Amino acid sequence: GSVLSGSASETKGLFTPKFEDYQKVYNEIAERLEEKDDYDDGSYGPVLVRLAWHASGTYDKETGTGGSNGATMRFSPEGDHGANAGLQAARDFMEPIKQKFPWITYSDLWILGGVAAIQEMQGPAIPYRPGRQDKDMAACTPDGRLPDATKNQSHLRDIFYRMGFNDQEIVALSGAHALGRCHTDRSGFSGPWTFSPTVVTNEYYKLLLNEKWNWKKWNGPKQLEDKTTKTLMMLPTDMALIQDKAFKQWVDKYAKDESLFFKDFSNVIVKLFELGVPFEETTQQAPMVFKTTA
Ligand code: ZEM
Repeated sequence: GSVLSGSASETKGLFTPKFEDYQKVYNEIAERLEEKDDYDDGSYGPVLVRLAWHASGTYDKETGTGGSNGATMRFSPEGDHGANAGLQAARDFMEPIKQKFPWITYSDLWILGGVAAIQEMQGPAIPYRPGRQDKDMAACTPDGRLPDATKNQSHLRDIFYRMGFNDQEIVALSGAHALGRCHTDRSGFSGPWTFSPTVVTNEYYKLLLNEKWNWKKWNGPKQLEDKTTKTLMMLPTDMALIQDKAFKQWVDKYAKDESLFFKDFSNVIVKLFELGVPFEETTQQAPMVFKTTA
């Protein structure tokens, strides 16, 4: 039977959510993004993007395992993987929304959270397709599938080629580091990449190219700080994008042209969010583009 009663979309006891139902979930996420103004830079947007990325970025194209279809980060061991430290904050944010809209799977909800966060933080439209099914803990992915920030370009290629991405796509995805910050009690690293960590921009690429980056002198893991203000950071893997020629040509392009970045970022995020999701072509609606609340 139906999990919802009294919905306009309910027909013959079988609830088939429509665009407007997903838009309601989107709106609920959007309204709550800034509800706790003492959280980080005033928005849950960045950590929701990180949750959607870590749910998706476990995908292995050879075995078809991992990816956003399953939301296996709900369980130990995956939720306790070092790479996922701090994402409890994002999963907790999502829980009351799941309770309010119990018909949506966690795996569709977490990806919708990433979509809503990007759009509400003034990013490009991210077309969305539902259809993910939650899996049980047996589907948890092994540790080590997500990138390690202390490593170099060959590690980035190992990790992202395994998901099926190319060099241009690796650089476009990395522009997400315009958003949010590192936390010493999560990854061990510290600080934001840009001066506007709750707005999607191409500032990450501009700063990579235009600032002088020095090793930060501290007891924490090796990271870089900008020479001018010493308030911004780059990870070793961020610097790899300008040390490697094939990567750097894309950093140059995205630093010069924010609309090119927005177009490529939208395309590559859709690809990331749909890795390993078995959409049924016959029953699948066209991708949904949600209205922003701003
Ligand atoms: Zn991140 N990321 N990431 N990333 N990331 C952090 C934070 C955020 C790497 C990484 O090690 C880290 C992508 C790619 C890569 C976001 C989105 C995306 C942090 C800090 C680290 C250490 C975590 C903390 O301490 O809270 C590495 C090595 C990557 C390889 C290229 C991709 C791709 C992303 C999305 C498309 C976001 C939004 C954050 C900020 C989270 C927050 O809470 O503010």
